[in-house]
Amino acid sequence: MTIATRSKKQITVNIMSSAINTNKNHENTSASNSAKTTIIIGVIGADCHAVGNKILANVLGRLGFNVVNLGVMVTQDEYIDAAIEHGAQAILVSSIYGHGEIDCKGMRERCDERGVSDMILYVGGNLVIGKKDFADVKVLFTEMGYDRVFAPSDDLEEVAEFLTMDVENKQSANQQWIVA
Ligand code: B12
Repeated sequence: MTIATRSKKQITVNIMSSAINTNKNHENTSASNSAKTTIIIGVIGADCHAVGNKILANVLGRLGFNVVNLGVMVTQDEYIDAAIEHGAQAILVSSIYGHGEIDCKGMRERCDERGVSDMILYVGGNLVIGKKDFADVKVLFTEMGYDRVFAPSDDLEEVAEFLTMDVENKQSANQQWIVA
C-alpha cells in the first residue's frame, strides 16, 4: 500500500467513524469556533438519511467552516431560526429521499419574510425521484431561489471554494450598499 493510498483510507475511516456518532441538534463540528464563515446544514422535511449529513459536517468543518449541524428532519423555519441565532452566512439544505421538490419549495420566500433575503442558499443530494437529467434539476431548484444546486457526486472541496467565493461576494455587495 502506498502512502497516498494509506492516507486516503485513513481519511475515509475517520469520516465514517464520525458518521456513526450520535447526532445532536446544533452540533458544532468545526475545528475551531474562530472560523469566520458560519454555515447551517441539515436534511430537510421528513427525510431521515443521516450519513451524508455527518460527512458534510465533518468535511466542511475540517475545511475551516463553523458548521452548525441541525441533523435530519429539519423544517424550513428551523434552518432560518438557526441562521439568525448563529449569524450564519449560508444555509446548505440536503434532500436525499426524493421529495426535495416539495420540501425545498418556498425556502427563498421564507428567508425574505424572515428578514434574511441575502442568505446564501445551497441545496444538494438526490433531489428528485428517480433518474432525471441533472441540468433540469439544476434549473428547477435555481428557479426556486437556490444560489447553487449540487449532485450527490459533486466534490465537497469545490463546494467549499464556491462557499468562500459567494460569501466574499455577498460581503462586498453589502459593503457597497452601506457606502452608497
Ligand atoms: C441507507 C439508506 C436508507 C436508510 C437511512 C438510514 C439513515 N438513518 O441514514 C433507511 C433504510 C432508513 C432508508 C429509508 C428510505 N429510503 Co433510503 N437509502 C439509503 C441508501 C442505501 C444509502 C444512503 C446513504 O447513506 N448514502 C451515502 C451518503 C454519503 O450519500 P448521500 O446521502 O447522497 O450524501 C452525500 C451527497 O448527496 C452530498 N450531499 C447531500 N446533501 C447535500 C447538500 C449540499 C448543499 C451539498 C453540496 C452536497 C450534499 O454530500 C453527501 C456526502 O458525500 C440510499 C441508496 C444509495 N446508494 O445512496 C437509499 C435511498 C437514498 N433511499 C431512498 C428511498 C426512496 C428511501 C425511502 C423513501 C424508502 C421507503 N419507501 O421507505 C425511505 C425514506 C425514509 C425517510 N423518512 O427518510 C432512495 C431515494 C430515491 C430518490 N431520491 O429518488 C435511495 C436513493 C435508494 C434508491 N435507489 O431508490 N434509506
